[in-house]
Amino acid sequence: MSTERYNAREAEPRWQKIWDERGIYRTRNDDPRPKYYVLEMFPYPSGRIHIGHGRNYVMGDVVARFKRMKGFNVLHPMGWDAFGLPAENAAIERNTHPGVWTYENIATMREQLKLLGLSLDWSREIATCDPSYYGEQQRIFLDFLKGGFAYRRESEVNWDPVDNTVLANEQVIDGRGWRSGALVERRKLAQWFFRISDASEELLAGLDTLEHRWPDKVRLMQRNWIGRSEGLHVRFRLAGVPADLPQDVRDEVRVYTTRPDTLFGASFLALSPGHPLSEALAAGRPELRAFIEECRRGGTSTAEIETQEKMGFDTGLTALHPLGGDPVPVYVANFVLMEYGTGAIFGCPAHDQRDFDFATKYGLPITPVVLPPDTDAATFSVADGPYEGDGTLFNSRFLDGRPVPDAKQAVALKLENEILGNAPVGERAINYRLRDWGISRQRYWGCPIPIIHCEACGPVPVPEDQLPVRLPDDVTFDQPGNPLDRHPTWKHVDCPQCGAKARRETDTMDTFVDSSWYFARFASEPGTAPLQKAAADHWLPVDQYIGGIEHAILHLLYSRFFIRTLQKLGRLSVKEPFAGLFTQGMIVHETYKDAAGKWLFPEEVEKRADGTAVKLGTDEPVSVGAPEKMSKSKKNVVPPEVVADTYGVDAARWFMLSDTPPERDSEWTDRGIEGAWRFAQRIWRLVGDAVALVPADTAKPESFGAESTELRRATHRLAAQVEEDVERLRFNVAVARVHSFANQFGDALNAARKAGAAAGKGALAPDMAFALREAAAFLVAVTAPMVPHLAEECWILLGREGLAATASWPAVDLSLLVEDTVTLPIQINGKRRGEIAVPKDASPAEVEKAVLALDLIAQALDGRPPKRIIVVPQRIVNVVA
Ligand code: ANZ
Ligand code: ZN
Repeated sequence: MSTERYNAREAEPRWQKIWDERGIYRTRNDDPRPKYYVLEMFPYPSGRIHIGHGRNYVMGDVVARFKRMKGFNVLHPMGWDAFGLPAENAAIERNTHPGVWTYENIATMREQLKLLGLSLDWSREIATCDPSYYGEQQRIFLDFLKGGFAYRRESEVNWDPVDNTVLANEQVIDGRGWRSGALVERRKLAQWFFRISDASEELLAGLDTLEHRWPDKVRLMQRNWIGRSEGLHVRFRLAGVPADLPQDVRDEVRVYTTRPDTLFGASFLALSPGHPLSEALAAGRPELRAFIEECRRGGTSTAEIETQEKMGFDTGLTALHPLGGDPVPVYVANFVLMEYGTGAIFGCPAHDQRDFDFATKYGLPITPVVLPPDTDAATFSVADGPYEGDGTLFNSRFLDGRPVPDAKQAVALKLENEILGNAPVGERAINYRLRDWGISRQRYWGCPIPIIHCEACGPVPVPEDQLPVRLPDDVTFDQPGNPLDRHPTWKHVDCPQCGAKARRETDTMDTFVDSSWYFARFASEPGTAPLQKAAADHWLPVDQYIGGIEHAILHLLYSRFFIRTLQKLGRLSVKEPFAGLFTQGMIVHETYKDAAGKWLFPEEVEKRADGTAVKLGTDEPVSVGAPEKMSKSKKNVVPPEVVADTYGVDAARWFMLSDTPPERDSEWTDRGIEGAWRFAQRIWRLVGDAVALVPADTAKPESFGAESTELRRATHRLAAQVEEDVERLRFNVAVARVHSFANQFGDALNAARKAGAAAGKGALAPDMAFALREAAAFLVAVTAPMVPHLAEECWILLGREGLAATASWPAVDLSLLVEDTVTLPIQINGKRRGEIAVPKDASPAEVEKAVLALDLIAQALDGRPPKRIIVVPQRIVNVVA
């Protein structure tokens, strides 16, 4: 029995070096094996990783290693989402260049990831801030422009009036600039957009093709984000309009509604502050102009607009109800968005919360028109709030008594047939919430938009041979705003078309653009063109994509749009980038605070046996907070280095995969990681014990007794089940199966040892000897994807050739998986020669076939077919040679 401990600290770096030197994780595109592409969402190089970041990489790594064992040519690359605001903030704080900070972080984090023993092809590493990467992105931008998928228009940005700069949404905190504290305003600026809203319908339809391989939750979130709604455009005639208003806004207002059934409950019309009629009215009315300005204050994010207090301005105009002509007042209201529907609504306060709040504030009538099921019209009231549910119509003339869906149809039909001027009053319309993707950012650390603005020619694409447009290095961050904007030379260029003095576009692209195609870049071999059709077509779609649920909408939707657009442009062939998606849960950890309320790192805290905690080496009490997502700000992080040094990386990997389903949050505890460490030792001991009992691989005996068969059944079942578990990413279930197998294997080893001791040395029966060795080998192979370093050590113990990392997944003998088997003795010419395990319900023909497949029969018959086989079901097989 081996007593030596497995020394992870010594073994792990040694194996990582060997894997690295032999280049076994380097992937070639011309490898003939079937491809498998597994990818974890690439990290932002923010500084250092903690063990909480490791979970999705480890999960991806298990899949990558498993698929390699199953004979696939696996692509498992890594890169850096390297542009973005934090680098600029760090540059300001430390007075360095964003690139310096970024590449320093990349170097640190690369080493930390390597520490986790991930089987990554580092030769394909990319950073999005590398000119070769963003240069290709500029080419793609120009292709989008040419193809009509990109365009420029005025749009609102967050403006900091003190710092005189544009702010990103995340730089607006409670409506104020993050540095100046000034109240943020909205300003109009010409910006670049990608035409994603035109793709709404196909992006929706594409979600159906991802059923089963994408979480339902994510598909639902995308569906809601795209927000398809079916409704009606309704024209309201206006009365009392000043005669000097422009013709095109004077006669009527078109609203968009998804609840035409509530038309008889309309008590006002509301226009967006940006509506052409609002603008026209404001021209002669300073109070309205001031109101519109007031609405523009505050950030541009939808969340912000939606949570603002409702404000309205009574224009004094009236609109005439399209069915009956009753007059309703027309307001300008801050909660109506110009970018949705027609920028105008009719308000039905009894059945919509926003309209209710608005009507209550401005004293407008609230008339209920939908009666909830089983409610008495005489007593039903909406005084306490609107009723937004289903029901039957009342107070609605010809709609009375109809259920809501019916009433919607009836109103639509009626208004479609009502003609005003020479067009119908109502027209059915489909709307999408999804807006075009504004990609302009007034920032330095991003991909420059490859455009030159010329007075005479307008925006001109930078000619192909001048790409990439590189970011200049000589920039300073001592003033607010975008340093590209005040760069003395970079900005000033000649127009590529007419040669006149012109100015470079100083905006850079949203970093979501960088992450929308990086997985296609990985497909190209290192040192070759960044986006190659053949390579992308070979590798895409990503077979298994793994990342956080926080990317359920933007990143995944943008990537889907990007790939579809590239496909339309002929640059690649797939339509969906990610065939399979998995969103992992987070790792949480307790938080610690000292008496003064300062956060403490876990390693600064000592847990006492009585359950209390103190500051390490003192008696100072520490208050322990509930487990929360690991985060630097609360110090509840565990650095991978500490874990690697104490327990080893394999223990950490094992722990991250254990106990909790991978989609759920899992708590990091000392007890848990210790348990994982002990289990790694246990695997080591089991294998060591098996090798001590059976020092070398033995030939497979012709027959197996009941005990060895039982062990073999467990062994083969383990491989079959873990395979299925890993395929379905049920890592915790796989871990549990290994645990229970270890118990059974341990028992078998003990029994064998006892039997051996009783009978004297060398008495281990050949069938058991074989079964024990087989069990050890399977155990090592099956756990190799999860604890790869330990597997290599065990591989050596077992005396196997090559690396465990390049071994195959064990071949499962299916006959051993059959639950109800009988073992039938086999006689050849009346003499017992062996036995065979077959399903209890196997037909004589099946038994015959299985017997003929046995080596022992082939040998006994010298390869000739037998004269006769007589199967006595459940009893015996007689072979006549
Ligand atoms: C009357 C009504 C009555 C409405 C009622 C709702 C409930 P979805 O489903 O998201 O498409 N709306 C239309 N355009 C708008 C805009 N530009 N800004 C703000 N709100 C707008 O929402 C459609 C509903 O949102 C429309 O139906 C309209 O209000 C409002 F009991 O019309 B409804
Ligand atoms: Zn020009």
